[in-house]
Amino acid sequence: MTYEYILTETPAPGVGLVRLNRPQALNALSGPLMREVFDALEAFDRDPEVRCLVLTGSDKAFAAGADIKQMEAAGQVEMLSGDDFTDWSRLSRLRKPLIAAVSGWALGGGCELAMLCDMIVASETAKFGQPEITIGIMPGAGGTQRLTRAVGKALAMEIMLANRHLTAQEALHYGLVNRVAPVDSYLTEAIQLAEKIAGMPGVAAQMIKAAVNKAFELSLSEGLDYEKQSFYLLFGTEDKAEGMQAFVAKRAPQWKHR
Ligand code: DAK
Repeated sequence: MTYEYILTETPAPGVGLVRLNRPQALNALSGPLMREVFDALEAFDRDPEVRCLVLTGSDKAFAAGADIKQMEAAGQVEMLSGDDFTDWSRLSRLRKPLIAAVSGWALGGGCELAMLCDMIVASETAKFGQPEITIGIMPGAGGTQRLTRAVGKALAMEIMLANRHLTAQEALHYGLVNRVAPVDSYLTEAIQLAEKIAGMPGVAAQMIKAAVNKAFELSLSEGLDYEKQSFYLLFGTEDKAEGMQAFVAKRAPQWKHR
């Protein structure tokens, strides 16, 4: 499939990469661009040769938010009934681990898009913010919830009410990102992390992702129950048998990802 606003590649074994490619608008997240992102990530999610996904933008901008020029003409009805703003939940349904490689601006929907990923590798120039209030609206794709959980109430309020930006180092300090790397190597580091994850048994990786995300949805006892059921299910996989046999035989495991 050919895309207009994104590029796709498989830069390392088991890794599917999607790059936002609308540089003239700092990767503003228009409806057509987001549809391509969802389609490409879902295609990698279905591809048995791919076990970890990476989403990135350019060195200058991961994404400067939803497309303000598209939203300017929209009223309540268009926003409520159009696909463009309801579909973002498709990202939460991806089963394979998804890493955001973020450099430059990650504002508004760009910050929310990064936070929808499972991990974030940031470049030293990454700047995270939720500036929606400066155009008369508020975060609508998870900012008030995910950012607050990541950095705490007081700082989240300041970011959203006073348009404070977080630097990459601040984001690292608060646990919003996994690591910070120089601009010329952040994407390589993200791909290397993805390759490492892609080299793990795939079914276990998917179940770990699902269980960790449940920690944000369920009570502790419900989450522990969910974890236990998933744990037992993995004892039915070929990779469990292989992993334990390989350990005992002191050899490297050969994963089948089933
Ligand atoms: N939309 C459209 N165009 C944008 C844009 C955006 N968000 N951000 C930048 N651009 C365009 C600029 O208009 C300019 O285009 P031309 O004038 O050259 O045609 C070009 O990109 C370069 O931008 P600048 O000239 O402004 O570049 P600077 O380096 O001077 O400034 C900046 C960079 C990132 C500080 C600035 O561009 C900026 O403030 N951008 C807007 C940031 C912003 O307010 N973002 C939040 C948008 S609201 C939802 C899903 C998503 C959302 C909500 C709900 N649902 C699923 C329900 C998300 C909402 C938002 O993100």
